Amino acid sequence: MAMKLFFAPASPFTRKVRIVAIEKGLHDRIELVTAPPMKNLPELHRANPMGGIPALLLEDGESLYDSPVICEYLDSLAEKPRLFPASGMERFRALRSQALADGLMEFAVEIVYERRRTDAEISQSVIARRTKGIERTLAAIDAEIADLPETPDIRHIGFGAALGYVSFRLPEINWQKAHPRMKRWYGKFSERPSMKETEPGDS
Ligand SMILES: N[C@@H](CCC(=O)N[C@@H](CS)C(=O)NCC(=O)O)C(=O)O
Repeated sequence: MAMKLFFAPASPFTRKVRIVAIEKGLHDRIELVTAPPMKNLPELHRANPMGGIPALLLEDGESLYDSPVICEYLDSLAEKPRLFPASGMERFRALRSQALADGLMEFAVEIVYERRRTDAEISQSVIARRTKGIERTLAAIDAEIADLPETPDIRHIGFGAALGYVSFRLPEINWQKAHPRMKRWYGKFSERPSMKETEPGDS
């Protein structure tokens, strides 16, 4: 019996988990279950009472959420490659970088959800605030990219999934123009099989 990952092809948080699974060589042990949150699948709600994706149903029936928890769990299942530093400031810096990537995803997802509301419901002030947040977060990620080691870990994976989502859903932000170094880094990182196999798409 395999673990089950509730996911959607466009979801950046589930992409982060899927990249981790591939980099760890664990993807064959995970069955992907398409579960767009708006469809309110009872199976997803049993696995994650908040109804969000990703949620990982383990072989013994226990489930894990949200994406940082699942990523660390998968990292613990195989010794190499180690994607989260074990301890010390190095660990907290990696977790902080993951928070930066997750924040970029959250802001972008919020704008996408906001734009799906009716004209009367859309809040331009929310969109403007999140757009500014995205710009600051992109600048912070760009600054971190200068110091990233060659060997990928959770920082690379989070940044890759987040930047991919912004390019996919909010191309008008055109972060590539403002951050040419990050564009070069992303171009190279996107060549990894784990990135290619998880490219976002509409469900
Ligand atoms: N903190 C969560 C965020 C996950 C998240 O926001 N997922 C979105 C899809 S990309 C979702 O499930 N949204 C459902 C909803 O808002 O009801 C994580 O890291 O897993």
